[in-house]
Amino acid sequence: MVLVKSLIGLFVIHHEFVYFYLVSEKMSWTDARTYCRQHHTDLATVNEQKDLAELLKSLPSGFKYDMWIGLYQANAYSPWVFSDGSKSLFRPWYSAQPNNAGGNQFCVYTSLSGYWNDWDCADKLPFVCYTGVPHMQGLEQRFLQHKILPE
Ligand SMILES: [Ca+2]
Repeated sequence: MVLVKSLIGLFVIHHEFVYFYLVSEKMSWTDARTYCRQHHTDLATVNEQKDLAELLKSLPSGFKYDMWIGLYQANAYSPWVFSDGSKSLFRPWYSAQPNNAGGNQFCVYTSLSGYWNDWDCADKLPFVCYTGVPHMQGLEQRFLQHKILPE
């Protein structure tokens, strides 16, 4: 299987560099997390509005899907948390969300508009992984351009 994976930007988050990768292959949230943990660090944690805006702005032209991110809850009574354990409380929900429609919406996608919705984890969506890069050594400019990386 060939995944089209786009490096969609380099971000500075909490004093560390982070690469976000868009994986266009649609997967369930759980499979997406497994993929991200195998190939990167985890599903994406998005800490603040400017990072979200930069991520969305950097998507490949023509891309038009909702995307899984790392936010989820273990059950309807659990707090929303990021897969990597981030303490971030950034939650730009759509109005009237999260609504746990149908009683099984425990995972979160971001829309292209930057608003988030709780959604059925079994649904298959493209997703965003991240890789933490603690030491950059001056490579940042080279990676700020979009790249398509064959798997
Ligand atoms: Ca919902």
